[in-house]
Amino acid sequence: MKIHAAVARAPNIPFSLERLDLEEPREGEILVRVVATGVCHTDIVMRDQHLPVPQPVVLGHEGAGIVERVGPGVAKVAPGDHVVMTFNSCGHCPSCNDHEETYCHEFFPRNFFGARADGSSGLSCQGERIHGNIFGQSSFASHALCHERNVVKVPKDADLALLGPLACGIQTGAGAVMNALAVEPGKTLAVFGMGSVGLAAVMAARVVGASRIIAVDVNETRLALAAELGATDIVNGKVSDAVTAVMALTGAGVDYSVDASGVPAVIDQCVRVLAPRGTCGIVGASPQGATLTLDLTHILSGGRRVRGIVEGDSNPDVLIPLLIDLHRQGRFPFDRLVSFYDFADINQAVEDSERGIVLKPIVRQPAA
Ligand code: CXF
Ligand code: ZN
Repeated sequence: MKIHAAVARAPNIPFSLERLDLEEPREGEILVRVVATGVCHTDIVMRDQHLPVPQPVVLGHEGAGIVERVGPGVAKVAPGDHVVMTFNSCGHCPSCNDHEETYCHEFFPRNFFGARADGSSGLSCQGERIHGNIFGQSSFASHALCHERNVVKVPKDADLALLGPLACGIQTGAGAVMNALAVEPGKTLAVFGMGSVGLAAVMAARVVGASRIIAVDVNETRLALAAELGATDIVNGKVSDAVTAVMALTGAGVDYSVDASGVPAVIDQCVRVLAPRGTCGIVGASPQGATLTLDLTHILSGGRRVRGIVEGDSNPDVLIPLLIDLHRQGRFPFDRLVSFYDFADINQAVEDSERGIVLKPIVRQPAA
């Protein structure tokens, strides 16, 4: 079928909006008419080849839409179902066998290689190969092929255009707090980096009943938003030393810290604010090859831990409906982070995101 899509043809230049050919769904695949797709920082990283993805390629991995057709063997969803598309996984490695799909041994091939597991791509342009299947979807497009393993059914009475970011950025921050760190009521937490991931962590910390939620950033507007969304304290790292400020607020330090910045110097601070037995979760991707130096006495003596967290350790079939429900109750107002753009303005959405003008752009397809 003919579709339209945003194609990344070279690094550091805008996407080109093109008419492409999309194959029919194969066994286990689902054809989704895309309603809207969130723009994640990782899309920009892929476009600019900091994470080398073969080009030309259709990116987009926070897709929301309506199932149009299903391939042979698909039982999880049916035409007409409302869905979001999340990360993909293999289903047969040791992590997938343990239901820890965010640590799938094939996470990179399944999400970043720009092809199906058999090497084929469902996308082409007048015979030219266009890479697809990014995060098992490539949803910067009017239509996308996804898989039973990465499709999540969502309620029909929820605002579908809003839901895409739950499938990556928002579940990354919320899942870090709710699943990976499993922050208990009354515990203290510091979150570094108030982008959409960090703000989702702040909102989730309020949901789970953390007693102290300290938001750290260098942008006053974002810190003010963090305070509205649940931060009990805000620290501007430009105005004061973040470690000194968090220690002054807590005495011994925090039980949990989350880095959503990906900046090694900030991650260093994120570790140093831990109380004895505290855990730091690193959720923000750093430049490839970036390293961190740890004060080993500080780590060992207090039994402190530092761990990486991918996609919030989420089981998306469980967490995404839960977040939709919390949103409905007014307890997880992630709509406050979102700015809508027409799909035709996707390059403006990317530029505004890079310039920090918006937190979480969503590009909407024209009404069907
Ligand atoms: C990614 C970031 C890079 C590591 C794997 C998960 N998250 C999606 O945007
Ligand atoms: Zn993402």
